[in-house]
Amino acid sequence: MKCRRCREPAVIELRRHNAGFCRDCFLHHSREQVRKAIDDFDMLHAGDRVLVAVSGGKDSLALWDILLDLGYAADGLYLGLGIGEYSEESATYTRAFAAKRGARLVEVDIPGEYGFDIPTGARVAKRAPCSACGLSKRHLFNRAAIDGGYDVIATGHNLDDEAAVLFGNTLRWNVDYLSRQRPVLPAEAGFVKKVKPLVRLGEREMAAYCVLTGIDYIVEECPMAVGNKHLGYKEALNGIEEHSPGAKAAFYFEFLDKAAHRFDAAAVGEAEVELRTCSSCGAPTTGEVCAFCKLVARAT
Ligand code: Q46
Ligand code: ZN
Repeated sequence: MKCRRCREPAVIELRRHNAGFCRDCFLHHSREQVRKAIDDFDMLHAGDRVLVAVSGGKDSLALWDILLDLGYAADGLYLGLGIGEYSEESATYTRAFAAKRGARLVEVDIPGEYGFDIPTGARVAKRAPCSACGLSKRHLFNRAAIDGGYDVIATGHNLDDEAAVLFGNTLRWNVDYLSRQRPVLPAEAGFVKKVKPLVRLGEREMAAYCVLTGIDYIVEECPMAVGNKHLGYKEALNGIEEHSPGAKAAFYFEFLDKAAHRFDAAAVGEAEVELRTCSSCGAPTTGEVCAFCKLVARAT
């Protein structure tokens, strides 16, 4: 198979695009997909200070790399979750990448700064680990972005991630989640804008990007992900994609185009929730104390 762009031998085939690419043209294609997502969804503007949430995995490191290549002022943010060896290793990969690219890395260590690790915190607070982890990430990403004066938080969710979440939310018709499933969440009172510039690239493309650019990343999944429903949804979608290349992208992008607006709070007749400030940390919340401060109080 030949590269679609330059006719040299291809190193990767992308059935969704019905094309093969050589190394250089594949890297060009990946950057162009990110540029297109940024333009189509109005994610970033020239001069924005971007904080990239990095985990040491392929997606977030590739995203950071591409944003730097595209000329964005992008710093990394690494959250130490205290998940044993997995956290230690992922921190090592993240720091090595930052050093190699000469990029600035902000680090927040949950055990060091808040006195608990995610597995223990989740157990004590009687929450699923990923639920305690997710709420901590949301809170701490936002806090770090505000404290550092960043305009936008970028996360490495790729097309496979977003299609799997959409699949799960559609299976259960979780309308409130469907209303928030966008590649851009605009800034609102107390919340920094959030964007997902990898939505046009799949998991396999991100792994190939890292291999072809020599980015070392942690290959093991987080041990807490075992039994995670999203892994099953991804497998199911991969099965469909196998027989019908492009189905995953159509499912996600046609949703954004034709259906997402139908789930807006106003469209489903929900009143806007009123936000107040957490009496303990000042973060926006619906109650007296925010979910993260409640978790800290129970876990320590
Ligand atoms: S890090 Fe955290 Fe994930 Fe691990 S505990 Fe769950 S949410 S699986 S992306
Ligand atoms: Zn709080």
